[in-house]
Amino acid sequence: GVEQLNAHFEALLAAGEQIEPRDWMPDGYRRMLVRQISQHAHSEIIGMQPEGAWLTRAPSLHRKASLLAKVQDEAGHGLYLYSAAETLGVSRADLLDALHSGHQRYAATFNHPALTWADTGAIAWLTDGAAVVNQAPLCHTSYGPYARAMRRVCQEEAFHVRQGYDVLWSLCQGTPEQKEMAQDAVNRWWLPAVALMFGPPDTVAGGSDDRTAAMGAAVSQRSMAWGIKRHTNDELRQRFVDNVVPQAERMGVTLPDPAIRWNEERGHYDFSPIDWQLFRGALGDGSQCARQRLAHRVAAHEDGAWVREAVDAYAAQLADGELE
Ligand code: FAQ
Repeated sequence: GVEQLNAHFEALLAAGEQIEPRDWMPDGYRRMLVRQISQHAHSEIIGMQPEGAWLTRAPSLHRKASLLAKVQDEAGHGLYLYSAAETLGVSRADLLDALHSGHQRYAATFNHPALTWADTGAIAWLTDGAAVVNQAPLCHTSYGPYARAMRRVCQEEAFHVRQGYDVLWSLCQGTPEQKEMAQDAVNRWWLPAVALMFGPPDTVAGGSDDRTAAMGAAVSQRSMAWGIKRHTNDELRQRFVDNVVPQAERMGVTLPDPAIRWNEERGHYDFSPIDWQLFRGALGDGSQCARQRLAHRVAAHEDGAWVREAVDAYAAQLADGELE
């Protein structure tokens, strides 16, 4: 019965084996994976927009070529992830509908506008930098198709981080105005990266939303018990801060958090706590930019309808043997 199946599933997890699409899995595990993988896929494709807006205004052919490749990589990540989600028995069309109708979320990091060229550097350095820290452990997540997608994604994201660092580094070597532009972009992208890319804080002190936050922490523990997540949100957030502070110093930009300082005792950098209120506030739910992101995505989907129809018609003709 189900108990035996569940015991086998738990034994696989305990042995560090990966769960594959053919294996029995609890409904809750399947639901949690569908939710996380689809939210992740949506983030990748919505995440193309802020930097994509700068493709036609890149300052040189070299910068344009690398930005174009970077934005295309994000589209590819979305595709691997939708495919991984499909192995769980959901369809890509339904997942896209859920995104378009607002029933599923994407990383709210991208609800912020990219105001200058320097933003392309700050997004790649900070947002992709946070993504790598968050996603590297997912290369060993318990669900096979998700883990395999993550390996390639992480290699590409690591390259994006260097590309973003290089854009900002160049601006920091330039005129005072260019340096100021780099600093301004870092000021605006710091919070979306450090707060949002890692999800809500592990523990929350005070505030009316305590109950919801406690529920979130319980979900997080369930996810770790199933081997989906490997570390808590705050552990990964700390790892990210420890990575970027020395990089910022080398570049000569200041991270906009006066609480950042080396803590000898802990062997980590201290930084301002990300509490639940701050987190919810940074989501930008219902903002003009959030509406634009979704409207843009829906329009792109509608503009592409003829391609999907042509692919279906071609597949039907192939199936009927008309094209042989
Ligand atoms: N934005 O779901 P939990 C990328 C919501 S990849 C908006 O319990 P958890 C690459 C959440 O929906 C970026 N909402 O949090 C790139 C829920 O609300 P609900 C994506 C958020 O599972 C770079 C509530 O808060 N990465 O960007 C966010 O502990 C540059 C409670 O949260 C992944 O998806 C958020 N950020 O942590 C592309 C990695 N976070 O639904 C282009 C895999 C939470 O109850 C350019 N995912 N909420 O109303 C994960 O590791 C986790 O799912 C987290 C969320 C860490 C994202």
